Amino acid sequence: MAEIKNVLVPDIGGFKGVEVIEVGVKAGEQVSAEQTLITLETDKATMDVPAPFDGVVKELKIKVGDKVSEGDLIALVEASAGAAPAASAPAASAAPAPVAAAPVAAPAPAPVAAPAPAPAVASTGGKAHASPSIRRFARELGVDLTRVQGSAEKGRITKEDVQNFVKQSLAGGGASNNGGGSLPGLLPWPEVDFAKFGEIESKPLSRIKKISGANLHRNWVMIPHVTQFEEADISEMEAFRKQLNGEYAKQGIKITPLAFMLKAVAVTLKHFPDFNASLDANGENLVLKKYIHIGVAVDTPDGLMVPVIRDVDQKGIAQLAQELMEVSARARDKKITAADMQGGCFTISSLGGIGGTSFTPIINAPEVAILGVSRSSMKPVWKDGEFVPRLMLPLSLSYDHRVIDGAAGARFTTYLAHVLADVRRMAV
Ligand code: CAO
Repeated sequence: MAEIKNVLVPDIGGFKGVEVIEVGVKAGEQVSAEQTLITLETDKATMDVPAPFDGVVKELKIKVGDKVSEGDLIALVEASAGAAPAASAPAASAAPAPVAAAPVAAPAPAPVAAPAPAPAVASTGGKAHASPSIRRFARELGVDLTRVQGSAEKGRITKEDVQNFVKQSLAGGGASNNGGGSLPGLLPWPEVDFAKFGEIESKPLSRIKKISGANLHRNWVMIPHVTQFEEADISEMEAFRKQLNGEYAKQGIKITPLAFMLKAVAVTLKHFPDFNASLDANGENLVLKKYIHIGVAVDTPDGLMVPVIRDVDQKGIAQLAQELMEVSARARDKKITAADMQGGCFTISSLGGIGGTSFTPIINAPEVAILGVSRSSMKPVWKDGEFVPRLMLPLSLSYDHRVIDGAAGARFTTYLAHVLADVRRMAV
């Protein structure tokens, strides 16, 4: 037959007359060992008192506001058949002998204001008034309790308050920012009345900007980016490019450094297959692609578009140059279709025609790397005991650090720089 046992206030570090600030169970409720029965608060600390075994609460002998000391009766609990005592509690003894349950924080209760081992975005210290179990719950969800409004007595935060805060955040309320959606634990987006400081004009974002912005935001937040910088000596490549440009001008083909970049990247991807890959949806496998399709970021008046050039490894420089001209013209004329932008394995973002020395491009998920190309310039390079003027091209490779190690990132850019320095390697 099931026994009814007295559950008593355990050793609470010698404190007397400690206030009950929360009763976590009701009469008739099934409880499991370690589940919080009540929460006590001294002026220095709060502590949860867990159930010592599985069972059903028959009668509660305590209510919020009561002052208790070690040995006071909390509840009568009918132990479930074969119920094992909680790991942290002494074994339950038969009724009517008292059964003591050890507090989770015993023997040294943690002070409420002590910094909690919180995730990076959460800070559950400060003045928030909440029990340890609620603090733990908030920490698990990454919620900053100082931003949660407590609905219980004296502004104490309950589990429902934390749940409501999370629901509100996910719905875009409360902690929302201008980008729509929000991350729990971040400060709200600043709302500034700009007109107070001078004349303003409001201009809606284009459809492309809104779509690419949402993608960039997700990729920036979800992918651990590292950017590796390198410089390639393209002096010889440039001479060859100018020669080719002269030859192809009559056919209306303009060969920019980007056509060479496409070819050099394709050769490098063949050498480093992990860069020509994507993580699968559950993040457990790397999907290696046997084709080499490369996206090219094109700046259009309405925003950024990334059409994909297919089978780059199988095409020559002149053909790549022609395709580049064709897709960038179509992108600027708004004639690019969704299909034109699908299937890319890697992206090149070239700002070389504009300027700059380096930048940190954002990876185009689910790809694992992107190459930023900046403007080449003549630089003195130390060679055979003297400085010689060489045309140097700055490269910035951002990669997904979940997939690519730093050493592999540096090997990739070094290899790419070698290929660009000696274009004969493109044929190898
Ligand atoms: N260094 C020096 N000069 C360069 C260069 C480089 N790395 N890259 C291009 N140039 C030169 C070209 O040779 C060309 O010179 P001329 O006019 O004297 O012949 C000039 O700059 C303009 O080139 P371009 O921009 O028209 O052509 P491209 O093939 O280099 O680039 C395209 C095509 C579509 C990629 C480009 O026009 C573009 O839109 N770039 C912006 C991409 C972008 O916005 N990226 C940021 C995305 S956010 O991550």
